[in-house]
Amino acid sequence: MFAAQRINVSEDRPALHIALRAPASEPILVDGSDVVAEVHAVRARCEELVRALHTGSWRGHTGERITSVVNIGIGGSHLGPAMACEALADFAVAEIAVRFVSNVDGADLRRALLGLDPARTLFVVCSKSWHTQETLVNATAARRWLLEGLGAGEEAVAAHFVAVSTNAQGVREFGIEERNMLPIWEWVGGRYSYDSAIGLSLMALIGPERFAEMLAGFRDVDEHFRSTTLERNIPALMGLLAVWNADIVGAESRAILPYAARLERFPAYLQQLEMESNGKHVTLAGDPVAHGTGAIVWGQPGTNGQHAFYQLLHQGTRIVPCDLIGFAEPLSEHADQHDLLIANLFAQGEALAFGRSAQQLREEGAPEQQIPHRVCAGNRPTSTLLLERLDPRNLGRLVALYEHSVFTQGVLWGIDSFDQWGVELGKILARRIAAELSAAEGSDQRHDSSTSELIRRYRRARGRQ
Ligand code: G6Q
Repeated sequence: MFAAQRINVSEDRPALHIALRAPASEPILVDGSDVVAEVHAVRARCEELVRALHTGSWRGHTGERITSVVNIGIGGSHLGPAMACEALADFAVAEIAVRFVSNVDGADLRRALLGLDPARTLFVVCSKSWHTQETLVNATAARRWLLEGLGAGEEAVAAHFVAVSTNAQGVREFGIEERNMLPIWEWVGGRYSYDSAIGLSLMALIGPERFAEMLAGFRDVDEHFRSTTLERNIPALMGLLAVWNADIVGAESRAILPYAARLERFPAYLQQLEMESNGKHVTLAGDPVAHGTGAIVWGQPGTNGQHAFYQLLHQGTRIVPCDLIGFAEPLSEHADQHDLLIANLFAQGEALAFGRSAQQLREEGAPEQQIPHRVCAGNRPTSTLLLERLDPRNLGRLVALYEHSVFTQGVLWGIDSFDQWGVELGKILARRIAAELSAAEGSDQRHDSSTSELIRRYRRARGRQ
């Protein structure tokens, strides 16, 4: 990976998210050109844009300052910035509200636009390919909302739309000017990209300096991963444990349990990072794998989860390895609550590991008839990650730990962690059915009977034949 080899074999590309935080003094060459220099040039443009927003020199079409940024994107063009904006909301430096639209359900766009003033709103449309239907449909609707709201023509788009994409032609055809387009590159996968211009909405929230601190955190772990011996190499050990738990222990899933309310979206972010990267059934050579690959990743912040699904973690018939994530320093003014939060984290690790035996219960005087119900077998694996505090640098470190753990797992399994052909299939199938749902007359469908009947029912419900 660090040598820029084309390790994404099915797409014949390097996987170079590490270049997104590399120092300018350490060039990385792809086809003879230094991608680190390009990364720094694009970051400088992002910083310029964000400073213009913060100082008010960027004005909307009617001369108003921008007070809201709406990120339109999905999957890798959404989960990272959305997760990080929530995680680092306490580090906001500007009076700019950041909102997100991803779902093609119009309700998502409606919620994001509710109460916003078009004259003060900037849309950041993130799409690496500029072919993703959900994003293009939402961006088109947002443009309509803007122009209707301003009572203006296409000339208003320039002051209210920025694009992040590899597809300059697509962006131009949409009506966004080249000067408002920030490039990304084929060598970075969507789910690895929020430290590029895809993170523009995050930079708008926390400012260029804190964004740079986050990048430094990523870099800390890149260096650690590259140079630390295996026995002390945290992401390598995390990757080894994940493979052990999946293939030797036989655990089908893994729970991500952050003891930090601000990390609410972190499990969903990791779900994509891990499941899209390592949900693969063939080796690099295209042969079927001889073992299980990526685990099902899910989770929610503790302590909320403790009052819901942890029952299965303690006493269910399935083993669910857990990552417990906590921070020593509180961020809020309610610091007195922090000991209790962290006590819960440590208690869960202890309880999952050691459980509660029948003998202990008897000694505590539990009624005999309850004992089998109250026994917790223990021996359930957890990893605890205890960081100093949830700040930009540590968020970068945390994400990079998981990125390199995912990479380690992929290497051990001998799979391509950087393609996503299953996701591509979904994009193609929906396009065909969408045309059938909205056609003037029901077409002669060639689907299975279940899908055909669903299409017919939906058309009837919408008053179509
Ligand atoms: C990420 C995936 C996928 C992708 C989205 C959006 O690694 O490839 O989640 O990010 O499908 O794609 P675009 O950015 O091209 O719109």
